[in-house]
Amino acid sequence: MGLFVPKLALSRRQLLQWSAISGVGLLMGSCDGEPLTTKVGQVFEPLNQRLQELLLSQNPVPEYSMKDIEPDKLLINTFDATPQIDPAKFQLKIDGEVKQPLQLGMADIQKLPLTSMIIRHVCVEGWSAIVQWGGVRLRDLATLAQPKSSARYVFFKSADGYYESWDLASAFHPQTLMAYQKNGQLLSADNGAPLRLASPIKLGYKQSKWVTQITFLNELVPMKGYWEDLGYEWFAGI
Ligand SMILES: Nc1nc2c(c(=O)[nH]1)N[C@H]1C(S)=C(S)[C@@H](COP(=O)(O)O)O[C@H]1N2
Ligand SMILES: [Mo]
Repeated sequence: MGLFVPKLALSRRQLLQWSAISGVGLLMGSCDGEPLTTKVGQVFEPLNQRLQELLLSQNPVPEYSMKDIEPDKLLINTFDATPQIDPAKFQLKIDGEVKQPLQLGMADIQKLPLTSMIIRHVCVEGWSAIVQWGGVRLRDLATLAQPKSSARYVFFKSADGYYESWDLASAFHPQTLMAYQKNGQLLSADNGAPLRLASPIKLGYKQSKWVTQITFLNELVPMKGYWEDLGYEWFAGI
């Protein structure tokens, strides 16, 4: 299997410190006693440079304030039925072009730094809603798995059969989250619990609910996305 479940023993402060050292939010566990700083320099140099270039071009999208939230405007939009997922048993798998394939439970994920944002969700079906999302930056989650420099795309598999693929720059945007909170509360099943994508830079159909697997790819596969494969645009930026 080769799957490795990291012990997220680092404190929140330590995680933030390591993120600052790497300059691009990279964080990782040391499994062989070698100091993390050494590893950051040796192993991650090529990816660091590429990510730094990516991040330089990434300006945060302006956010809204609490009073702007539109709780009734976010319509449930699901192509099939809401899957039943037991959050206690849920495991997110991260694999593909990574040095460290891994699986994380919700307890592990919730130990990572929490980011909150108030953004507009835009559905191509002609509605939008200002929503607060809380969760972990996909960038932070992904770097636990140590993406290889060959990683160019990210493929998201969902429990309802939905699937999506994103370019790496959009996936590592600071406001691209794997969210587990909506409007100050734990995410509901209909909105994608336990874990969904949320980002102000992509249309609603890119924002997969019930994500169970995140796979790094060096090229796009014929399955680009549920709606894309039916004719919708792939990049789908806002
Ligand atoms: N797994 C999954 N994710 C999905 C969808 C879906 O049908 N299945 N619909 C997408 C579309 S078109 C939109 S607009 C948003 C809607 O999110 P909401 O139901 O939480 O409002 O989820 C997106 N993510
Ligand atoms: Mo949508």
